[in-house]
Amino acid sequence: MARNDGKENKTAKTEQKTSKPMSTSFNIKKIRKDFPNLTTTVRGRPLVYLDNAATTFKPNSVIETLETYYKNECSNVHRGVHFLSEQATKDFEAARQKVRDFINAKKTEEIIFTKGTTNSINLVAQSYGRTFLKAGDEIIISHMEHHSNIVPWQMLCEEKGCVLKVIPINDQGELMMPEFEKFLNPKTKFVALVYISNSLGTINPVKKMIAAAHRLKVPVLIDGAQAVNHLKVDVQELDCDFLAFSGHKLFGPTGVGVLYGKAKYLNAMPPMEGGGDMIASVTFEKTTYNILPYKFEAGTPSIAGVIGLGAAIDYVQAVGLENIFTYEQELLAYGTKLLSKISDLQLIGTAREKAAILAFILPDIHPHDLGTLVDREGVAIRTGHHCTMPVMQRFNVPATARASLAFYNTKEEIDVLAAAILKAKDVFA
Ligand code: 7TS
Repeated sequence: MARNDGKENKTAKTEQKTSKPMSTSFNIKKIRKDFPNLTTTVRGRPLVYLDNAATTFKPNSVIETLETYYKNECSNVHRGVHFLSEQATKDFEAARQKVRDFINAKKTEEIIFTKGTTNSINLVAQSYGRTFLKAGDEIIISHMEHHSNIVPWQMLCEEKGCVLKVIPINDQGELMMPEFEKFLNPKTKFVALVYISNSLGTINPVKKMIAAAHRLKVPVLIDGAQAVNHLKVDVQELDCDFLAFSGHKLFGPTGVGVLYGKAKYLNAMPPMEGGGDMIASVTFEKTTYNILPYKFEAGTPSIAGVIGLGAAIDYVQAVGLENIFTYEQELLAYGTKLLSKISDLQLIGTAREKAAILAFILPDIHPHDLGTLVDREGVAIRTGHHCTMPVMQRFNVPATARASLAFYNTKEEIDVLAAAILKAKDVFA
């Protein structure tokens, strides 16, 4: 493994980088006031929340939307003629429209509400995979996938006899593109890739990879769990066939997520779950299924979650993803420089194209001890394998400490993190 001092990041350029000045709507002081959780104190100190890859805080507008639904509009959707049910259905479907606009899907019916990224990927592996893949077919994933984009494909391979091909990563934590090109062959029948790695921060060149897979008419699923909150994701521009993401990492509620799929695939796929809402008619002799998107939405959905996700998307759109990306790149450059100054600290994940995720190790302190010590200073980071055990194996480390930033974080908070790390080093010295 290459010792890397993060210098690459100082010159890192990304496709999204813009020289445009940040719009006046990006006012960090004002933004922070929108997130009540940011004023929390921990052990008598102001909380510094740097675990945004795990989940993000929610703005007041999302919290108030949830409260309004439960206080005044609580009702089921798609099945009542009474006023409240009609209102809830209208709000629920308006959220679907917001998601469509947010990712620029061609059709509203291409937006399926799920429980989250994991659920969305499992839906595709089970429904598409079981129907269209057979023994000997090859599925390409990468070495930096979250377990959610490994295990569902392994389960499918076990059941159907398909073969998993894993794109390797280099010492900086970038995908080795020539290896990917070599994997593509007539046996390749599916590609599933993470857009932004949750444990390395790498932004993968998914647009190019999708184009390469499409030359062989192979569909591509993008795990957008860490992407939709950091940069503009346009499914028509990427031309991905499926996109999965979670509401809770996008400043929205837990328990809700999205599966985008091109209508031509979703129409051909069988439903994964049977029950209410997903049927057209039921008799004991034969049941027929509902049209998209309802075919994949069996049972009462997370109604408040979906409406709350709509409010979260409104919020993010108002701040502007270009502004968010520009600001977070500044934070990343600042954090990289500051942490690189700490002696012996080794960054894990120094890709040229990176999102604001800083994972690192210190030779003499186990990441869990470090996490516990910085927590005493009010700093919340995550330590462990981050549900990417193969990444830990690749870098030959048991775990890393990870600070993952959001647009409401500040340089001052990164200073607090750096000071907390130095203090922890003193304890172990
Ligand atoms: N894919 C990626 C890239 C992720 O980062 C995560 C969650 C998932 C899928 C699964 O999302 P879920 O909402 O279905 O659970 N990542 C993390 C993390 O980095 N720390 O906690 C959860």
